[in-house]
Amino acid sequence: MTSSTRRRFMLGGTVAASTGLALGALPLRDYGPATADSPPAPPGHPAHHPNTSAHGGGVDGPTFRKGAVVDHAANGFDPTEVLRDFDYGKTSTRPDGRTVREWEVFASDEDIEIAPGVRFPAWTLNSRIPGPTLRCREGDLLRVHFTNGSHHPHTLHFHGIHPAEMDGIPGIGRGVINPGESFTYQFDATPFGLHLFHCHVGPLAEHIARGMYGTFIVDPPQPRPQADEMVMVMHGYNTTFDGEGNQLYAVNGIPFHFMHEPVRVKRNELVRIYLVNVLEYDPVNSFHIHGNFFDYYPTGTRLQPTEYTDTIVQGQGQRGICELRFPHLGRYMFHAHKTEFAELGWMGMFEVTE
Ligand SMILES: [Cu+2]
Repeated sequence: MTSSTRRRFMLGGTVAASTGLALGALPLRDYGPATADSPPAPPGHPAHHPNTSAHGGGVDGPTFRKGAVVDHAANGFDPTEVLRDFDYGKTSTRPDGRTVREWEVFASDEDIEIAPGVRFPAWTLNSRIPGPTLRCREGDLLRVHFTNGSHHPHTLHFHGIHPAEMDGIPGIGRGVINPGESFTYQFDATPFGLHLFHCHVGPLAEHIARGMYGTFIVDPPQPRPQADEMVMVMHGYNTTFDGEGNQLYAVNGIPFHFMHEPVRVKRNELVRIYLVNVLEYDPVNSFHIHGNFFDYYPTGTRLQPTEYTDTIVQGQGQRGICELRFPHLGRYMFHAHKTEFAELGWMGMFEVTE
């Protein structure tokens, strides 16, 4: 199936049968006004009339028409809350003064509404996509108590420096954690920077694409300057389960969420974005911001930025810290500068206020 062909299918398998919706990838300028009675585009036969809404994605496309949004309460998580939800764990201090941080992370199978009326059988960590943002300081002793409540075998694999037996892959150390089992991953927090963790059981792409990932922040010994901090995890949904590309793209779980609920920031305040790319099936992703530039710290492992730019590109597993201030009031778009991804959900807004 070619790239252009697969993009015509919003949904596949049982999901398609239950909704009948289709979402293509036509340019934004082709989107006509959406109406509630627009028929779905027949698969493989997208219409090309500029003023019909039966085809095409976008925040005004048929799936998201009239500002329709998902039920965050039913999902159990809200991307706006995920944005600034840093989990520092349960802390204690050893006699030698060292900080110990402990977290409970559990895997479960969850049916999530990823677009209005569209459900996705996800495999999640702590019942959300993305999983939790675990945060610590370099040198802390970390204990992550992992419980597999899913019907599938999983692991937690952390990026960072640690012994082989704590690497969370099949066949090494504790290896695969089967349904109903638990294991505690224990390692030192190093190096400082912006990392991630994810399941490492095969088929790996599917385990990740189903939602099994989270952000792992190791703060430097001397904290970074005070800022309005937020996490943005870039990912996609392969709703056809064919392992070929994605039909929806999102930041923090829900496509187009930050178009409906802009990220609110204060004028001239330092904003620090922890940006993580865990997109499966597409080789690269990108981040672009309108009306501004940012300092970029790749992987966050150095305290000096390497770039001052308005667009960065990340391969899968890459991440970096973006720092910026908004000098002007108003709404500013951010999106993948792969415009196809943007039109299938990977776009949002900052709203700058006094
Ligand atoms: Cu898994």
